Amino acid sequence: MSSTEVAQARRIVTEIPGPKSQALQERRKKAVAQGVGSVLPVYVQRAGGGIVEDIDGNSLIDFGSGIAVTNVGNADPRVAERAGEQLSRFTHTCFMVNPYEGYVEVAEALNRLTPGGHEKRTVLLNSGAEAVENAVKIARSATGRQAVVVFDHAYHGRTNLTMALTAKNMPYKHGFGPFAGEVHRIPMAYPYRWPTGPQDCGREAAAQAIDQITKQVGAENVAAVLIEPIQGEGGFIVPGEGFLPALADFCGDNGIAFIADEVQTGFARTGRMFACEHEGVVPDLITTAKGIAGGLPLAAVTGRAELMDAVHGGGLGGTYGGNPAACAAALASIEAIESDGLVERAGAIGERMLTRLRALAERHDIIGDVRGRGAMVAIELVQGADDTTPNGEAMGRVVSYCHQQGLVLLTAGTYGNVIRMLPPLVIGDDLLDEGLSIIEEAFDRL
Ligand code: PLZ
Repeated sequence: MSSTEVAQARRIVTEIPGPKSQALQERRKKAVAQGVGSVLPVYVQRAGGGIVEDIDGNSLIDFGSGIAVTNVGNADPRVAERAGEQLSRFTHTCFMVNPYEGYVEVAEALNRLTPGGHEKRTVLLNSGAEAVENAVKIARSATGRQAVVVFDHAYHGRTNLTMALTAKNMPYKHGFGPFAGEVHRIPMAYPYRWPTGPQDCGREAAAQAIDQITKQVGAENVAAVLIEPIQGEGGFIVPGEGFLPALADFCGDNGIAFIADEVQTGFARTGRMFACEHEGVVPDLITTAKGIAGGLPLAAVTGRAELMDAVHGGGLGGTYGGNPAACAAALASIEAIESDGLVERAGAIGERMLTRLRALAERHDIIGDVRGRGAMVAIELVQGADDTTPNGEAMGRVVSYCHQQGLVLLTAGTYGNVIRMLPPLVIGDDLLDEGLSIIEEAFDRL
């Protein structure tokens, strides 16, 4: 059955999770490692458009997109068909053994779509973490330097190097050390929590970052500055204006690779194809995954040819990187994003969400901040109008009410007090409005 048959309406016929999901959850406990969590353990039957259907017959509104993956929707028929056609011809050869055209086509597409008109190259991988690891490898190899600069609230993955790059201890790092060395963390331009207020945050934070890099690490030792142009897991922190361009300029002046981790922000999510474009920043290397292939596992590093090609032959790769079915899905997804105008659609979704959520914030003092770009929007909960202490308790209550009502909603933030919204870009306005109404209700009932 194709996703076009998934009725675009919320329908709740059992408690959430329903009895069948609860039974599976019990079964799972004896089979699946308990370290793997699930935000909302309703077990899925089908999904498409803005709806996730569970095995109990409930239809939930999707404000998560499987963490910013199904930007083009779930099981888009074009994606399913193209990936299926590929699967029926061959599933795998390993690009490092016998190459195939799909890989080259995806690389060409990424070289075309990512910011900057310079000559580029791409390597394909499986996950966001793997892309970030490879970007660091490439930057180190090309510069002959070792240090990597990252930021407070950063999230870059769960492998050993990317745990070191990620800021938050629990749950990502706790007990999993020792971590990789030569990682230096500096303050993020976090407008809502910047000591002197949001106004000068970008400028002041950039000055502080550059000072710390220069004095504590030494610019000449730095291979890469790695940053999410909008922080994802950290709480959808949109850096203060001017921060990213200042960092990119500093990198350019000092022979440092500026790496934009666009794993969560990429592929139309923020109302631009890539979030760097909002401030005209051209990264030297860019990591992508998630939204690239409509749900199939694929990731990439794309960057300046002279950096990418500095790595010795055979230095990059992996068995599955650029799997043929994932490449086919990526080509169909990219086509869907471009032909369906999903960049513009993400912008419109953002306007609609921000308008309603800002009005909601007027009525509720515990909403400290409403922020985001495009279909990547969050609200940060605090104790009250004059007390910005994080309010994780209220966040938990709001999210749990929304889940009960059949709205798939995610959380984020270093302090566990951010509600984040990442609807598929193909969601209809009706479902979007209904989802927002549920969130409003949740606050009104607190
Ligand atoms: N870089 C910016 O957002 C993945 C993580 C979910 P992988 N974010 C979702 C979780 O709790 O594991 C992410 C990201 C940014 C890198 C990654 C890592 O991408 O595909 O999960 O490895």
